[in-house]
Amino acid sequence: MATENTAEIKKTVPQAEDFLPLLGTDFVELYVGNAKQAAFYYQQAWGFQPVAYSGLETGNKDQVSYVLQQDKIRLVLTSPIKPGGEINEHINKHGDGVKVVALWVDDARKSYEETTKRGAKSYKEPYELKDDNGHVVISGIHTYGETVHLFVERKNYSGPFLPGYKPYKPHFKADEVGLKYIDHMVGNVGWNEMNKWCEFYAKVMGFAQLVSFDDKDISTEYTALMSKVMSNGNGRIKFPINEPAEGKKKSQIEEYIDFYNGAGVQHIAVATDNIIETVTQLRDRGVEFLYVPEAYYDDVLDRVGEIDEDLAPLKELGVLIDRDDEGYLLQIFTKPVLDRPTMFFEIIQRKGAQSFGKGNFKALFEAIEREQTLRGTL
Ligand code: TYF
Ligand code: FE
Repeated sequence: MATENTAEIKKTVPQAEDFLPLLGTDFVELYVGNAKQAAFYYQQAWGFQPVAYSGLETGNKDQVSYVLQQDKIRLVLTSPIKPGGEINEHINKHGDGVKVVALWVDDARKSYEETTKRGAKSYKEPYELKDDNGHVVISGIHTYGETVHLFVERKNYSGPFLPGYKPYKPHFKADEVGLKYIDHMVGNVGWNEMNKWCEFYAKVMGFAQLVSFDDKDISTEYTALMSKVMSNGNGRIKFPINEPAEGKKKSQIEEYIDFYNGAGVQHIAVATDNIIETVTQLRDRGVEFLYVPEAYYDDVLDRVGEIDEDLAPLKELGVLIDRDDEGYLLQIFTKPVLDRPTMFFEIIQRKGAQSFGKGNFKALFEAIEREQTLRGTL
């Protein structure tokens, strides 16, 4: 997985103390109103490939799940097919959104033990699932809002996803768009809760705050939010945490919390090694991105210096550029992908830089504010 990101972490995290070794993100599960149509969207627009299915045909009478994959990114889309129950309540309260951020581990029992003994609230005690392809062990803990982390141990399993699923083989397959792995996943939490949740990741999961050159208070006159980045020991998992701050205008984080009815996953940043290709494909298939004024490009190269790419296609697509002491990065943000102004995606291409685009915050947050104005929520 994102091994290119390990250099930065080694400077800040003592390697010996990793009581929760994480191999990567195993999957991200969204609870949605109509998994069949959500699966169609992520295949057709985002180029995810069909992997596995669970539902009536596999003996699952309560819910349906579609599993999709693009390189190392695995998405699970789940809907209830009966009234009542936890999934319906989740959708009723939050709309569609991320329920599970599953982490790939070598030992799900130990992961559960180490985290719960440090204060994690249990979501699922370790349990085993078996079929002809072997067995998996899964356990889980709660994090911010109603979001949970599952620990997935699959070293003794060779099936397409998990026991209980069958291969999903629709008659079409859309081409991939070059998405490679999850670079980071951002959580929005309530007023003054950022430090509490950063401490949770530090104490309960052994993460450390990622200190990069731009890592200072970003609550300026334009941001109306505070953010810290937490990372696990090997740098494969990075979770920035945002909290709303008072600003001249309503914080975008507060807008999220209002519509999501609490804390939750705000954006999933997915990596590509050719952002121009990837974003061109996504746009051609209907994915909507935030608009960046052309003026951004007038002096951007003065700020970031020389880059390998031509500026024209980046400007055409609205790709943002930033540099830190290790290199530069290219990034772009979609509009919210759900009915409520809650979750969105970031497409990111790192060319050395291990930071998060602080130099773009002003342009980005002004773009988000334009959307908030259109929604009448500012
Ligand atoms: O993950 C990050 O930190 C960047 C920038 O509400 C960012 O993608 C930060 C806060 C936010 C949107 C983007
Ligand atoms: Fe981001």
